[in-house]
Amino acid sequence: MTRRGRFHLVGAVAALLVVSCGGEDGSTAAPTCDAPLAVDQDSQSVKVDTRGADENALQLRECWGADAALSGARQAVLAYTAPGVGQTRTRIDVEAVTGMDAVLAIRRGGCSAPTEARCYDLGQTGSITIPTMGGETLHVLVTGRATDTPGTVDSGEVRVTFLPEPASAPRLDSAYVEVFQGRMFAELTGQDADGDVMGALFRWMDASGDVIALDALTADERDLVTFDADERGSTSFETTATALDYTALETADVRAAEIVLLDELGNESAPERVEVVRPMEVHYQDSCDSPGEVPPFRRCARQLVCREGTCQAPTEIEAACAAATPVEIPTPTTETTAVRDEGELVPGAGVIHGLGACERAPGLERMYRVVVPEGRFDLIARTDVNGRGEGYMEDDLIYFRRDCLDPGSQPAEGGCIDSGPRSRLELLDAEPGTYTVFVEDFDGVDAGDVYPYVLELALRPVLASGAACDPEGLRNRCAGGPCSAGETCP
Ligand SMILES: [Ca+2]
Ligand SMILES: [Ca+2]
Ligand SMILES: [Ca+2]
Repeated sequence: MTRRGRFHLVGAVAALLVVSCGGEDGSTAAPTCDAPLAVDQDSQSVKVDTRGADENALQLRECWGADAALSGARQAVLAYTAPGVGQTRTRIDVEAVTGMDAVLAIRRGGCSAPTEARCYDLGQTGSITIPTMGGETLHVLVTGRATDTPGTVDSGEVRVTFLPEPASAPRLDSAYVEVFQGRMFAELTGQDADGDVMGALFRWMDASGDVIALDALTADERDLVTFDADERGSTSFETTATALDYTALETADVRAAEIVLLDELGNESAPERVEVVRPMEVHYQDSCDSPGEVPPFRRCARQLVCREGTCQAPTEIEAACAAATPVEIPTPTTETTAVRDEGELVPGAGVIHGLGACERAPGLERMYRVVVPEGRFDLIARTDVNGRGEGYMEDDLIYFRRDCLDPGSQPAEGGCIDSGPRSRLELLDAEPGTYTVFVEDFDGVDAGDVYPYVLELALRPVLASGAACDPEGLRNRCAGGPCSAGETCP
């Protein structure tokens, strides 16, 4: 799964703990903000002893919050200027000389009044890697862990070493982008020498090359699709980034995408502009192309797979259809005939859903196979059987298919119902032949629950003019209009 997010041109700035610092009382031999200990430019390393350092030189609120006693505990100040230019990162190692547990407050944008300050507890040996800009000066305030004596911290001698790690921008080698059925697939290959690519930024264009502002994005903003955790950190990668809910792109007729790879430090690859592939949706038993074949793509509709060049039901749907319960409804003459089945809906992921109002049907489906004989009949399936109170079943839905394997074979009228907790679906003048009747819960059944139901499957005869009829339209129905008061079909 790849999470979709937003990336603004100003950059994704992490929340910073910005502190205001207390007063300085100056006058000490230990390094302070006014006179920090410079890190040796050759060894990039420095030894500092906090035992002689001042108390209350600065309030290290980034480490100790509002605890003024701890905040002012012994501290020594180092200044380090990152070499190089542009975005880079720096590893900072600490190594105890006298057994001190070191805590580092790292400040940017100034020592006593920084614009950013963070605190790291590194113990006797530890390291952190932080993003830095070439030429940037960090002030590192070395202090110790709080001791058992209130208001005091550990002190001693510690070596602090700075290891600059140059950052490299990623490179995008190839991109393939497809938008289909409300999803976006991007197959991207690329490289990043320091292995910190975290995602790709997309900008979308329509047929005239104008930028499509997606959802809440403005034309200047880009759409970030982050890579899975295991795809990050590769120096050379081939990834499939998938994002759901791209219906807006289909509606807006997206034609091209401008793609940029983004790494953890905000370095970007050169932009690559590609045509967006928009496959044609084809249906049951239509000819189709397998994914990856050259455009124009003919892709199967949902709940179908392309097998041997033809859209077919996946094997799990074939198995479910083969297992549908056959139900024989006696052929009526002038009165409705019906059979009932008492069943249960149980938890589990289903493999079939209907169309329209029955599309939201993620749960396990119960399936019946019925035959509508030659003649003129309505096919009725209902769970609103008399004598069953509210709450007996949470919220069911019913849909029909002419061909169980073909999702497109749901009758356009009278093929689905999801109105209220229980359902009554009437397919008027049903074409003779075999139907599959699906019953399932609107939202699937929760683990541990079971929803019992009674399903009635009925054939209602449709009577010609002059026939005796039921004014309530239950036992039969008149072809030519409502059953008259004289109980004769018009
Ligand atoms: Ca990189
Ligand atoms: Ca289902
Ligand atoms: Ca319902």
